[in-house]
Amino acid sequence: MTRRALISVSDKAGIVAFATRLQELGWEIISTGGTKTVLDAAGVTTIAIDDVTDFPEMMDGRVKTLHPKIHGGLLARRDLDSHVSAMKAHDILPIDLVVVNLYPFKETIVKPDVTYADAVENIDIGGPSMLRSAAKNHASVTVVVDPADYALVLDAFSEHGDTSYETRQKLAAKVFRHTAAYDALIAEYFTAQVGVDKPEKLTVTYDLKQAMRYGENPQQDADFYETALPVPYSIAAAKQLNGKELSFNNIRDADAAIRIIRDFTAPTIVALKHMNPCGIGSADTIEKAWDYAYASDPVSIFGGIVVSNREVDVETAKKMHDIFLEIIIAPSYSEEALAVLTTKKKNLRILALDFAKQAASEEPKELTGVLGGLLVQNQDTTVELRNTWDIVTDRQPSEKEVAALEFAWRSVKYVKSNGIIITNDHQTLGVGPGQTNRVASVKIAIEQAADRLEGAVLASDAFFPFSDNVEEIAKAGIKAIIQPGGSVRDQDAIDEANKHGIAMVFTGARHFRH
Ligand code: 93A
Repeated sequence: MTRRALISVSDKAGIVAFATRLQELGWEIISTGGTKTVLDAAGVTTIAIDDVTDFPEMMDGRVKTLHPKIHGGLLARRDLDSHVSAMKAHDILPIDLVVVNLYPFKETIVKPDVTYADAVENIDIGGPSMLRSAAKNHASVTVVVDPADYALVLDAFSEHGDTSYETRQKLAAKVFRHTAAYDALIAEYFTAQVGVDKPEKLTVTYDLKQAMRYGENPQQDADFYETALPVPYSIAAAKQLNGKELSFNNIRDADAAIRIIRDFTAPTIVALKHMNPCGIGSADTIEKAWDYAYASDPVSIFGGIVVSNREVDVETAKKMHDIFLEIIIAPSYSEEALAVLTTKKKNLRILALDFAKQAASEEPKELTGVLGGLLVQNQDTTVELRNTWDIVTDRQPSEKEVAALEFAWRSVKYVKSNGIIITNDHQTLGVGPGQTNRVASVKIAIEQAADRLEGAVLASDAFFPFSDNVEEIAKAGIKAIIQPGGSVRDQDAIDEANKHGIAMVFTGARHFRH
């Protein structure tokens, strides 16, 4: 019996060559309106869907393939007498191959001027139904949703007369992934339209962006998936201009670094190592900002990740080129700067990222995996500035100290908890990240800032549980502290600060980062 294929595709790339070859192999081809027009024009003989269903395509194409003559032909088990006789009784012929790709829902909703009506009209109903019917019946039916699989299917038909069961099973699995993701995106769009705050199902879809050589360590396999709906300011959106492929750790570190720099508007450089900032510098020019960030900690920046929020000019590039860096990210690079940076550094990863899109990147939720679940939260995007502070000590901070406290408060947000940072008004001087008690973080930060403590201030990402922290800070000669407050022993910390003439500010908000 002549085998029959049904072809109904929105993305018509490659379809003429595919159908031509299929016809040469003796297949009959049924097809829907637009697809038929394209195939007919190319000289492929096709049967109109209307001639199979005995119904016209109607309602602007909303109903064209939703018919028992189609779904019966797809779903009937060829090995069951009752199914075969049902086909006979209702004049249904089997369909052995389905080639369908769907209405471009994603491409439609990402258009800036998309209307609600456009989005609704681009929800494909008949296509996913056929894909699912065919995939369910993969015991007998071959189903192709991805034009990349045309060649594989044609090879199987021409070399072996049919696809293998294993191939059909794999193609069916791909279809179920595809329709699930398609529906998830529709769900995401509608959830956003109606503003459901805490949906009882999370339906975020991700597309494979990069298969990696390994994960956090070489013994871990890893891949990078990007959100189906692109986030324009994100490591996924960055354009690589030079260097080796980004690694798992590169991507996490780069992500952390580009989040930090969102809180700085002046020309700023953030240098980062192992998820912690190791140098932040702000100045009137990006070159000066580099000087400050570098001087923050000339040791840790080695092998680090550097983000600049201004174009990298040639002078800055020369300084960057002098040391070993893993990644540089900036909105752009002058031609000369790029030439300098790439000289004899074919491995140096240089990325361009559009900083104009920063604000929108604060919207997506932050997802953290745990065994057996996923935690979802908003990003920590607030920075409490001077007009909201509570000055809790006898001594008020000077104007210069206030500027430094603001810089410190912006900077401490992305230091791993327990996080302590010591800064002046334009650069970090000591970072104490990730200790299991806060006083240990204080000591590390002080040790690193040593000899540069004149006029320096200290920020703590969460309150001081005991006054011992303030004691240590006083010993180092630091004269201003910023912290959230909120401990039952706040008064002890305040008394200790007053004892040493330290000015202390409570922000009322903590910034844990784990
Ligand atoms: O509007 S639909 O949901 N109703 C249908 O019955 C139907 N059948 C196929 N969309 C339907 N399709 C889709 O039409 C296919 O998934 C494919 O994307 C598109 C191909 O239409 P045409 O051949 O007219 O270009």
